[in-house]
Amino acid sequence: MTHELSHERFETLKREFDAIDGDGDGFITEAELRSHFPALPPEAIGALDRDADVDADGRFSLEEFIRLTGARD
Ligand SMILES: [Ca+2]
Ligand SMILES: [Ca+2]
Repeated sequence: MTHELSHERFETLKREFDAIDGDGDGFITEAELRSHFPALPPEAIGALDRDADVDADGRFSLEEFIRLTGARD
């Protein structure tokens, strides 16, 4: 289920996702998040995990990433 998102916005988020997804496996792990945002405190990453990891598999899919970041418009 995706909420309304412009194509342009989707492409932007997808590029952002791919940039963070260092090994390109289609999922963002906590380690990838940390290496992409070295300044991010562990608490922030922990909060991200709880809020955004909808299926609780310990990593972010593109859908979860878009739900998290795309909802902030
Ligand atoms: Ca990855
Ligand atoms: Ca997940």
